[in-house]
Amino acid sequence: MKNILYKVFAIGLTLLFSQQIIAQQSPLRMWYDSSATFWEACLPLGNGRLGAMSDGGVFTENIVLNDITLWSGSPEEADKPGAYKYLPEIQQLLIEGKNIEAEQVMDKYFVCDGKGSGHGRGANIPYGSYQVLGTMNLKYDYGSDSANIKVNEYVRELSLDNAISKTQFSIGNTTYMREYFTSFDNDVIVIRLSSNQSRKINFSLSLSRPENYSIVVKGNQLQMIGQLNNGIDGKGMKYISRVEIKPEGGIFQADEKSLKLNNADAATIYISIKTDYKDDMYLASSEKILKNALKQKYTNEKTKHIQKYQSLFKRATLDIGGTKYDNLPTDKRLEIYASNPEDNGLINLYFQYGRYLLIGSTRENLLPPNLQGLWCNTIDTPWNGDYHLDINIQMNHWPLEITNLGMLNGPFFDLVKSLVSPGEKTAKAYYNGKGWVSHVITNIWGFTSPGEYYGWGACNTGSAWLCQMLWTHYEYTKDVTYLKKLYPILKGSSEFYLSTMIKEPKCGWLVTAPSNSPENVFVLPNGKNAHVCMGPTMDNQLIRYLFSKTIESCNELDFDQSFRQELEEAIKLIPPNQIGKDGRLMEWLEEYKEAEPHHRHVSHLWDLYPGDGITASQTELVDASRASLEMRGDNGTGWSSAWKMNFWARLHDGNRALKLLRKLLNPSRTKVMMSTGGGTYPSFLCAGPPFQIDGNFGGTAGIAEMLIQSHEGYIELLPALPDQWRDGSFSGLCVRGGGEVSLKWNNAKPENLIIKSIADNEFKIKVPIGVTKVDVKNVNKEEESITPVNGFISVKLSKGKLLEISFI
Ligand code: FUC
Repeated sequence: MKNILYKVFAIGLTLLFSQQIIAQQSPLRMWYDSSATFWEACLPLGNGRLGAMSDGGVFTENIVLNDITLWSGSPEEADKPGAYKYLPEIQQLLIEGKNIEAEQVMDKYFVCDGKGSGHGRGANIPYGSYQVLGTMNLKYDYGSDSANIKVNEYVRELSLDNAISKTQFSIGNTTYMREYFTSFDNDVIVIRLSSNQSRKINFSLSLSRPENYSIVVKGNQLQMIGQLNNGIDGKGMKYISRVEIKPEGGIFQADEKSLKLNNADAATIYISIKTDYKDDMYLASSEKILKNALKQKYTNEKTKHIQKYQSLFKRATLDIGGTKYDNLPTDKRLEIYASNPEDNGLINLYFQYGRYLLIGSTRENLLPPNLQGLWCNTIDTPWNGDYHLDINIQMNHWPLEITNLGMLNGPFFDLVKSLVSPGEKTAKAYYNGKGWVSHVITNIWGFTSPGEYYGWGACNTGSAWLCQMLWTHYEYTKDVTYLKKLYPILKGSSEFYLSTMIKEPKCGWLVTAPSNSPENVFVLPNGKNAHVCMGPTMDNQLIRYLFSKTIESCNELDFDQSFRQELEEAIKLIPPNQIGKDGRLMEWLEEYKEAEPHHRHVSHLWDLYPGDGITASQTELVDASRASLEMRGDNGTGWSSAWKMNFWARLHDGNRALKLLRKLLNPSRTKVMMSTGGGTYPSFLCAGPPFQIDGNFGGTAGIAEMLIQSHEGYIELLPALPDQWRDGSFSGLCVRGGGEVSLKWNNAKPENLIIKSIADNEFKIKVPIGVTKVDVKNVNKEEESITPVNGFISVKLSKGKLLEISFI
């Protein structure tokens, strides 16, 4: 009983504290005064499996539909038989500095078997592509000639608080309302059409997709069914999409290909979609889902949807002020922000939009967000909408832990786990190595082989980087049960590198060979461009990280000590970060010139972010990192700006980080592929270009990283606060060690901090500059003053407890 009372009291106190901290947050609403003229300008809805994007058209409306599991292609044997026989020759050539000759051998024998990703157009080969499910087309009738109809007060909006979008406008005296959501409750897409007058709802609806579909109407139900190409005999993944209308009054009709409703007071459209991905019963399950949803009252479905969504979304808030522009359409705000960055409200929105997208594009037992989350509108999605392992899938998960969505780590974990078995085969086929490996690209079919072109596809630390991301979840949760599940994956990855790295001749360092520094090209002393090398800096950093965390796991779990010892010996031989004659951090073992000095990848700074091998206190490495960033320049793709933003946050330069965030927010309408010119579409989706969601996630993570950091073994508050964000508050941002932190700051000075522990731990906190007194109040309101030691305080907290700290 005492315990329960204590819990109630603790919860009450949490609420009281957090209310103090989040009181001012205004509605998180994005809105527009016209319909979307291109797909990337539409507002995305997603429930982790289903996606919908409406253009909000008044007379005809297109709603693009998605299911995160809908992939063409199929599992394939893409390892080149006997490739390992050529490995010694390739390695010898690299040792002799004959990189071009090594590449020639690789071109023949050391790329994947088959067509790989089809150079990003893999829809009709086994690699496959993530594809659009289809489009629902609605035609509305307003009772007279549409050319003479005047539409007033048009608003299209998305509430990030509720995960509901709306379109509203008036024609004459009638106001029309449409409300849309991808339900987190019954797992259907719901669209409700209504108006402020009776019998005004008149529309017809149909479904289509570019290929592989047929339409039937059975009773009141419109169905689209089909099968995608598996890249072998055409018999790939099957899907069904079912649509029914629940009318309120009016006359319902169905013909062979469409549903119609006339003179209704209102109507709710339900769309149920299923594929046979891990579900042989997809026909029955899609019907069951639909029937369940149809039984619910619309308001109940909506209420439960909001509750379930908010249980994740409300876990973190941010308020850096700035409501002045709330009355302007969001696309106009974006344009204004490009020349005048005073609209802090836009940053609050953008930050939460990233969390909204993450919640919307992954779900337990399904898949992690792909290159476009789960939103795509074609059958040839750029780069197949796949999972790139040399920055993109990792960036997709950067906001996960720090913005309090760590519970969405499961699908990512499952995807990586599914790569272990094919990755073991790949490790054998190419390296005759132990453990498992994955290279640069993967799909839902378990692709782990090198890519089809050695120039980018040889990098073999995709697996190490995946491990780092999964380890991060442990760092933030200290969940030992999770670590036990993770350990075999870490060990298998470590075993691969341990068994395949070679000693380079100059210093006797252990290095990967062959590999690439992701997608970058260097100039050999003979003036020729090369891609393939030994021990690129990123590989060294990643493997050092992987080994050290595997060692830490052995210690925490207290087993596998002999393997730990092997790693401890090997780690000493991994090349350190090197600084070149020009003062920059070296990207390769040798001080090569870059063929493209402004290349979008900045992989050799991996240790700075997301790694932790370079920290703000290591002056020489910091200077070298800065020099590298200056030389690379601030331009790049959307995700490249987001990455650089995170680098500058780790370098504790808030104004520079904000500069990169502004680059990321640069208004864009460009859809064609470009290696620079990234920005943001009116919907806030990131323009690589083309649309790539990684930039959104990198941007959200970057904002959090500017406000709180914990990678140096202590919590640092406001480490990279730009001048523009002098006052504000956040709640629910997470730190390593299992802490949830809320903070209020004034005039750039942290004032009030609440830390809640989700694991038993001692938290070390860096005391902000200028603070003379630190008061700590525990849950029993007992107060004490703590004297900082060398600028730090430490507080012990057991699981579930919280403390309020005032900096005076
Ligand atoms: C990496 C990047 C490209 C693009 C692709 C999906 O290969 O170099 O710019 O983002 O992933």
